[in-house]
Amino acid sequence: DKVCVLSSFRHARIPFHKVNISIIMFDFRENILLTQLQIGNLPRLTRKLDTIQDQTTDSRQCMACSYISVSLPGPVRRHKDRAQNNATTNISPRTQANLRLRLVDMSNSEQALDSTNEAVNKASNEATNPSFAPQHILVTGGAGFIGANFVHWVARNHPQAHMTVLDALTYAGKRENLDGVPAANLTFVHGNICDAELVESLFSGLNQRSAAAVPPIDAIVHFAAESHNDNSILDASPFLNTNVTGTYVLLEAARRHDIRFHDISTDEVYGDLALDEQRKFTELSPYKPSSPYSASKAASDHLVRAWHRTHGLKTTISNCSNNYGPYQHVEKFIPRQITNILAGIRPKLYGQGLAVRDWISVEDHCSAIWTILTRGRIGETYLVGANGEYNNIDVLRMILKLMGRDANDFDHVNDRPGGDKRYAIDATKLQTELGWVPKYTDFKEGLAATIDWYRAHESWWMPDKAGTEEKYRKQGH
Ligand code: NAD
Ligand code: TDX
Repeated sequence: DKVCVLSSFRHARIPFHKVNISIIMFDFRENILLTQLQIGNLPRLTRKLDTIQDQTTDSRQCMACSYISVSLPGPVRRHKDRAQNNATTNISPRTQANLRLRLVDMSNSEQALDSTNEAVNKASNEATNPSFAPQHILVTGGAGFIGANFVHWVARNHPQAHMTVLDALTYAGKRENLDGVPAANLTFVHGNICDAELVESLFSGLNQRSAAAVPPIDAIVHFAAESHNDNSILDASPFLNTNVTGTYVLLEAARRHDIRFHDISTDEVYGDLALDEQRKFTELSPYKPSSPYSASKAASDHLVRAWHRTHGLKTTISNCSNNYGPYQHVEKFIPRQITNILAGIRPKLYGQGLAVRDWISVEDHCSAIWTILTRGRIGETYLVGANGEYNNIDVLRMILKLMGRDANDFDHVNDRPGGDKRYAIDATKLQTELGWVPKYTDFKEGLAATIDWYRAHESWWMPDKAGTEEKYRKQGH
């Protein structure tokens, strides 16, 4: 029947976003745990307490919050004792006022318990949005590498969801990437995201094959993009069209129809990190894109953020690190090296191969997207990564070894102009707030499975191989 609260975060110098807070309600008289609620960080705690209070004021119901526990992340553990001492300090009247939490004696009202549990659960649901279960998702770029993996993943794991894929089938997209997705889960529309009329028609149901059986679109997951840095150096115009204008067209449609919008973005918007530092990108890293590609993705992110802030569009953004897995175009680093070896061409390493990429299995990226779409907080950005930092030369040597080649059996070629040195993701927010964890953390195993996939799908990649290599030859790559 006492309320205690950790009251001096500032003195402990712990960044708010790194402190995990739970509210624990404990009936000291009966010695039983009533509720344990994971909250997240301090701003969320304050919001949640507000919500709880708002819900309890009118009905004159009450709640008792016995104490608030905190768990601290690794680097600041030395503050733990101090912080926990603070956690047992009685809440001062001033802090109570700040938190707008009323103190009551729970033993005075049996009903208090039920209403408290209900209010707490409701507040928790609202904060993490777990109730959003998309019925019909518009997946733009769903015939490309990550989009196609996402469509397969959703059809396997959430078969109740229908997906309409809108894809222009550029050099990077193939309709056959969606072969095997049950017809009940999929409508395919061949078209461009910059075509505002076509996009609008998707929401009026005209293009839905069995409109009667399929619910209206209630979410957009936006993958469609020009995605390759080297191409953006040769000609940036398709990047500006698709990655900027295309995003704008979709945002406007989402705004007209009040549709939930999840934007698939990249860690490249943050520029690069030095090879000799420990720092990783976080959601607070400043935007500092290096290439025409990453600049166009940064522009796309900024539009999404602006549509949320100005128009109140329900948006989320995920910025992910380098993906690997099936269906990736042979222009990208890992598939290029595997298919070079399979085609009898020597692998090509840019410069000295010291640039570092933070690799994640595309399956893990897909599960992260679903987690954010269904439980992420509106207006938020989440970084997605799986602690897979390797430099290019090490990755190439792993591939050579896994494919039974000599570790030096490759050529050094021109480096990429302005090439980013290192990407690294700190995915703490996604992990602690939404409980997401990567499943495929053995990179070498993932690489071996990817090699097997390209071995078994020669007819999938072979038609693109000669043209891609010819283009690279002209670039000195
Ligand atoms: P991809 O190039 O393999 O696929 C892009 C897809 O978009 C293709 O199917 C293409 O036909 C389609 N498309 C392109 N322009 C279009 C247009 N104007 N209208 C409709 N469809 C169009 O790309 P990917 O690697 O699967 O990347 C998907 C998304 O994920 C992109 O937004 C990319 O920026 C982002 N991303 C990629 C990675 C990665 O490692 N590949 C990492 C982080 C983020
Ligand atoms: O043949 C090559 N040899 C080589 O050494 C190629 C194609 C690349 N490289 C190097 C350049 C980069 O340092 O490998 C690294 C990875 O290159 P890419 O596969 O082109 O990926 P990257 O430029 O890191 O961008 C990728 O990750 C972030 C995706 O293509 C982007 O869409 C995503 O946003």
